[in-house]
Amino acid sequence: MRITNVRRGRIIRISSVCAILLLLIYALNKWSRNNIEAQPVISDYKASSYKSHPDEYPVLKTELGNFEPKDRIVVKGPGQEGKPYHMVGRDNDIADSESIYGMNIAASDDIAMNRTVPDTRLDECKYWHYPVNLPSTSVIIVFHNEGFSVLMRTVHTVIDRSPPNILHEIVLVDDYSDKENLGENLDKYIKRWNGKVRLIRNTQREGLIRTRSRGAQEATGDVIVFLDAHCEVNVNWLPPLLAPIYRDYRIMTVPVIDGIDHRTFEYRPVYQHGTNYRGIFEWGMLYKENEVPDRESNLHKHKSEPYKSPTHAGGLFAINRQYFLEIGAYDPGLLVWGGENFELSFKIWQCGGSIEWVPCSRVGHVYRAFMPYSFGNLAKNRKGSLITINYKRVIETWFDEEHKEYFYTREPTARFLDMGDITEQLALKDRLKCKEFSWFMENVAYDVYDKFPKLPKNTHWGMVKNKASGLCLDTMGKAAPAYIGTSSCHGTGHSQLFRLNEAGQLGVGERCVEADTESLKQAICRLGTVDGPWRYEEEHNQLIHRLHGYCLTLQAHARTLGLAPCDPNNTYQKWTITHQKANW
Ligand SMILES: *[C@@H]1O[C@H](CO)[C@@H](O)[C@H](O)[C@H]1NC(C)=O
Ligand SMILES: *[C@@H]1O[C@H](CO)[C@@H](O)[C@H](O)[C@H]1NC(C)=O
Ligand SMILES: [Mn+2]
Repeated sequence: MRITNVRRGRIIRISSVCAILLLLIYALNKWSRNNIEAQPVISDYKASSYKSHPDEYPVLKTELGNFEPKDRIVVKGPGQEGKPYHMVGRDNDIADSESIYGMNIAASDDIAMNRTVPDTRLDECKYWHYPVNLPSTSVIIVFHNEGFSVLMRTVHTVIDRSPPNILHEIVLVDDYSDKENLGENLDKYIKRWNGKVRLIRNTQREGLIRTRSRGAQEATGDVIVFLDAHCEVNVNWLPPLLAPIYRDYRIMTVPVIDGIDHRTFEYRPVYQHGTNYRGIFEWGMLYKENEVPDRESNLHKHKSEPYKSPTHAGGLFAINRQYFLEIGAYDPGLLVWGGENFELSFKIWQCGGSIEWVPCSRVGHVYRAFMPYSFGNLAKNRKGSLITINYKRVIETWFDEEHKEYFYTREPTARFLDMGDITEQLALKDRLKCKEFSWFMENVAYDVYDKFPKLPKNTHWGMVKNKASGLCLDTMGKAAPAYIGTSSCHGTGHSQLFRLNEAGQLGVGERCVEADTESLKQAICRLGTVDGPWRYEEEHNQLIHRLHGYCLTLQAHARTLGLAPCDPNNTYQKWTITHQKANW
């Protein structure tokens, strides 16, 4: 089994964040205005305007599925069939586009809005027959200064590839864009859809979570589907996503994501054909994916069937709208972005719902080169990493004492961060009679332990400072695997934050420190292991590599790091590991 370290996670987290804040605030407001009684609890759902249809499963037949398109048009042109579009002699256009949008909008502008993409599904997917009365659906697309053609291609593909009677509307929510072509131009463009595509605009920058929440609030379909503003949905993507929700309104569904290249707009699968992955996490709350374990896949006869997943990357999913609101949407205390995918996942699982990934629903997503805009004032007045603060809120609400410790072992600075007030979240957990985190780990996320075992305690953590030079070990901001360097000690951020645990592992972030006589390296820790070769010798302040019996040494002149025979008199071998609480 493999794990992929998915960049998509970050992107999607960003995109999914903003929706929910607003939604909750809005929803709470509305409740308090319209409903004098307490907020509805989960057991009230059955009395609501929607219900489950527990016997209505999709059926696999030999004839083509009831929602499959009958024939495919072949068209020639740039990017058709999802082929890469190479712009020749237009390097300046490409560079301009990428610096403004994080993707090659000049290429997108040349590609048809309704271009064809390769059908990346398993062949079997074409033969599933879905219930005909699937719930009406609002697709919510939040954007801020998105490239016009990329945004509109998202809309075109949803319109073209969704059953018109099921697609109730597309709600575009503009988070205060200031690009000219997203103004009147956009209002005019969407008129062609005669009101099926609605545009609502924030009057100030709200951030992604709140903006999405506003979209959910304004939507009028039974099910809401969140999409990023730079997607292309694939053939017959919607019915497979809705069928599980139709069967049980407490199931949240997640499409399988394909990649769209940010430079050439080539459309290609991310996963190897026929392999199913699901979302998990490590103890620092980095999003990970893991091949579906046998315990889950053995429950399914077909690889094309939806399967259960502990969590999801965050940006693309479908959920019953009322259910989403009634479980409190996202925690409104989460800041800007990050961790909201976990918050929603833990809440759904622990409070009686479930998450399914749907292999027959495929959605292409442009992975940007970088995030082309800042969060502006959205994140001011909060010290420390925003994401770590969010993670702390989430784990303090949903984890038990044992698992909280693994998080604090992996992110020791989090103990000192101000996460705000979580009283409301704990009250919600109580009101919904949610299960313990240990239940979730044993019954849903059991494969996490295989890859990320329970963590031994840290014996030391903080900056690793050399006595002779006064310099500190530093990851130098490099992607692993890479050499570790030294720089002046600053103790801010994560680049100098090392941890030595009881089992001898010297870690920095999700990386482990490895050494030989010539170098000191950082590499992703071997999956399933939490031990290592290091020992701290308190008397002489040495970091000893037990296998070699050598000490970590800063070569005085070259300023390189490596192992050398231990010499208690050599101050280039003396290290202190300390945290400075005030700085983190
Ligand atoms: C896209 O739209 C154009 C113009 O409306 C049409 O001629 C073409 O057939 C469409 N392509 C596909 C793949 O539907
Ligand atoms: C360390 O220095 C002390 C005092 O200068 C000396 O006696 C001792 O032999 C030295 N030890 C080593 C291992 O060089
Ligand atoms: Mn995105």
